[in-house]
Amino acid sequence: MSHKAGFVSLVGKPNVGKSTLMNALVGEKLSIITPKAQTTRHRILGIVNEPDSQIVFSDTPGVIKPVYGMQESMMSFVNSSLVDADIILFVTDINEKYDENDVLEKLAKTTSPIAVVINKIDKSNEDLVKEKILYWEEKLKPQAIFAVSALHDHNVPAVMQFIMDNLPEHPPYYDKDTLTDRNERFFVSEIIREKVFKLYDKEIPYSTEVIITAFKDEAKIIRISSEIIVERDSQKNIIIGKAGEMLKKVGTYARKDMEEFLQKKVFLEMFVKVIPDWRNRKNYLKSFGYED
Ligand code: GDP
Ligand code: K
Ligand code: MG
Repeated sequence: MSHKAGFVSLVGKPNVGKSTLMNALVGEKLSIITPKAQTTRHRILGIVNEPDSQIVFSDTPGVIKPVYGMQESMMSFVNSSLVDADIILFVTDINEKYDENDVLEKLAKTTSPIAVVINKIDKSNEDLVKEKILYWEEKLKPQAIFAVSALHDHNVPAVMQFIMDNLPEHPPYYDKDTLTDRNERFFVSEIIREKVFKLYDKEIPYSTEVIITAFKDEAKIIRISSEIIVERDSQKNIIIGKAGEMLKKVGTYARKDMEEFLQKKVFLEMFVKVIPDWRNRKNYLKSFGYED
């Protein structure tokens, strides 16, 4: 039997209704599991499982909590969305003025299917809806445009249908029953990966893998040991930075996010290791959790 699975990124400014829409979408289905806000490269907001499909809804911390100011955080969300979203739902409030052209350019260039979701039409009128549909049609040329009210569950099933129609054939990414303990390690390694993506240029993030070698949940603190694996000494030097400055940054930011995610104090150890040509070495791939 074929199986569909993929990541759906909800992107857009704060308060346009991303979370409300996600809840409405997930509410469409009866077999929801573990809708849970988690800070990772993508926050996993909810996973919808069916016997032959798995939809992983996510958005990015940058969009929810702008850290560097709107412009930059929007860019970082667009960049990370481009890395691995299978479907993008670009959510806007019908009453918002949208003028971040660079974000739109990036979105227009992605190869993932995009739907524009014009939300909060209950706070509007038919003429404005028509006007906005034309506006987004011209501006972004998306695969689809939906005018919805997430809050009142108006037109939300059409968005769900769009997702199902565009979901790729893929085995499930997560256990189809529950999120287990193993996933905490996974999310913790994703947090480090996110920092690597944010703090380094070009090929560095793509040549990097993160493994969690120890995860000890003690009474008052969680002790985590991690390894950042790179392919060459020169990359190791870049990761570490002058006098260890860069690695220290990675560690500081990662630890903060981990503490928020785990709701507990974290002691984080990081080592940088060179494994030449790790991508091609099967036993290493296995130990990183990639099955063949
Ligand atoms: P997010 O920051 O993009 O995740 O936005 P939220 O989902 O948290 O919604 C922000 C606010 O907009 C909340 O007060 C929601 O109740 C409200 N909201 C969301 N969708 C709608 C809608 O369709 N109509 C109206 N009137 N309000 C909405
Ligand atoms: K909000
Ligand atoms: Mg939200």
